[in-house]
Amino acid sequence: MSKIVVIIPTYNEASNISRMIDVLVNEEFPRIKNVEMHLLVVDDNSPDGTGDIVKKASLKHKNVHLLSGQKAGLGMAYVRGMKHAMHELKADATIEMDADFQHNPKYVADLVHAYSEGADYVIGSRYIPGGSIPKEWAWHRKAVSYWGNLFARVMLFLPSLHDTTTGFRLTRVKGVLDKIDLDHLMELHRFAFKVDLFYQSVKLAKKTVEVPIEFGTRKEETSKFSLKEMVATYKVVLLLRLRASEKLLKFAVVGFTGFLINLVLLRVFRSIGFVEVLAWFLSTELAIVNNFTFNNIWTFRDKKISGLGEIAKKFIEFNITSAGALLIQSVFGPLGVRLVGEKYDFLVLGFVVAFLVLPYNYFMYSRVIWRNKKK
Ligand SMILES: Nc1nc2c(ncn2[C@@H]2O[C@H](COP(=O)(O)OP(=O)(O)OP(=O)(O)O)[C@@H](O)[C@H]2O)c(=O)[nH]1
Ligand SMILES: [Mg+2]
Repeated sequence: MSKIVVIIPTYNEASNISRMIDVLVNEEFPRIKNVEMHLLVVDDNSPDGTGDIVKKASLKHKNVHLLSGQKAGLGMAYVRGMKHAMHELKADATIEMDADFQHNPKYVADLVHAYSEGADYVIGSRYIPGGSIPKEWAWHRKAVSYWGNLFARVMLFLPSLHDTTTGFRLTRVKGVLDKIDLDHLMELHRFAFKVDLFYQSVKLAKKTVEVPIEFGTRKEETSKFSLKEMVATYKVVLLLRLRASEKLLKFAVVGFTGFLINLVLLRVFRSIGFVEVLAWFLSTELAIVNNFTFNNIWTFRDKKISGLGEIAKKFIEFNITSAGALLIQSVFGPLGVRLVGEKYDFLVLGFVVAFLVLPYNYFMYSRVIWRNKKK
């Protein structure tokens, strides 16, 4: 039977937490069949006694747990909770949720249902039919939420996902949460860390599903929403974009050095009297060695190939890939020249390289040669 841990971070939630525990443990968890549901409250020694309330409940219910610690921001609280859920409670999945009833506990069952149907990552989405943001919100808060979300979707190339900043989500541990370096998420002291966690989870999950949620208004206390949080969220999105583009840029730089090496060595070999075919062959092969080496230790260093046998095997694959590029150029080059005339051969070459060879190479490198190791 799967074990799912709902993680609720709290700071001064005494007025909400006892009702939340009651609703989850006595109403919602019993509705969920064939899954062992647990609640883990991560409290940062709230001065209002939230921790004591949870402590009492944990003595009464064996599936309620309290994790206390120093206040170090929302992200840090989640990281502590996730580690505890994975390593101590041996969770198969975790759910992130707020204590203040903005996340209606009735949706926990929907998230779990999607997980049971095979999803690795389930997003409680406010921006799909059936979901909503509070009607009571002032127009500017609605606008900030809507635009921030749209900005993240566009910048992170995630058109099929509609809510990138939601705080209500389920994550499978195996293959997703256990692959994320939780200690080094960005902006761990703010809400913005959720976007980093979101992006990494989406990239790791084989199947991501959105389920609609109606996001409520805060029942107690005042809102902590601030300009700083907003700026931090935009910053995280931009940094994620840069990080994702970094590989493409490095790949281009390595490709260009390969081209230069090819050209220079061709002339050097010619000048020292090598026959033409040998000069071409050697200079091309050395450029391939260059590209393979630098892509391995730089562009794709996070998936670096090591060990003699593995390197030899991948180097042969790399040569075959390069031969494929040669083939593409030899087929589409002449074809293009026939179409537009020899005068424009440079245009044909540029077009074939930019739109066929580069995408082909990048695809082969990232999906075949330096693909993620099997999970
Ligand atoms: N442990 C811990 N929990 C926190 C911290 N900051 C916020 N929380 C909890 O995180 C959840 C979400 O925080 P909220 O303050 O409701 O943030 P919000 O929903 O974005 O904004 P509001 O409109 O103010 O409700 C709540 O359960 C809080 O108690 C923190 O520093 N440590
Ligand atoms: Mg809230």
